[in-house]
Amino acid sequence: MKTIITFGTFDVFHIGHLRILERARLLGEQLVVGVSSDSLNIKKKGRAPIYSQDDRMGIVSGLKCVDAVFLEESLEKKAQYIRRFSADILVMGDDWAGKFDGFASLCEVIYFPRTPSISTTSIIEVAKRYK
Ligand code: C2G
Repeated sequence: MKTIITFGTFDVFHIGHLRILERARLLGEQLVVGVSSDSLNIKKKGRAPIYSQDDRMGIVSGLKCVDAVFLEESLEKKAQYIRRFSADILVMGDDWAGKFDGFASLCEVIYFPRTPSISTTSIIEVAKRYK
């Protein structure tokens, strides 16, 4: 049985998020998703996500293609998470291409092309125009 692991914020959940999770799940039998915590986002992006970590985890865990979710509390703990879930494959979008190659000794590392023309940032920008 192959276990796939992936990580993300999944804020203002959109079709690009769904596509990468569905594609990741097709690589094996179990998909485990690390949802980054609110405090990790504040550290990483200088702002809290629009949706809380509980809501983001709730949305991701409700998907048909997702078997388990956990809170990603630190970017530096990836190796620990890969080992904890005995993941065979790490999947990320290609905005992260090359960044996780260091984990190739623990599991296979695959980057999928991002879904074009959609992002949380662009949705927020469009929403700002509706007053
Ligand atoms: N994604 C995608 N297509 C888009 C937007 C996002 O395929 N149009 C993918 C990203 O490449 C990523 C996943 O969806 O693999 C989650 O994206 P984000 O929520 O933006 O994740 P990020 O903030 O990059 O967090 O430890 C890594 C981080 O937690 C990743």
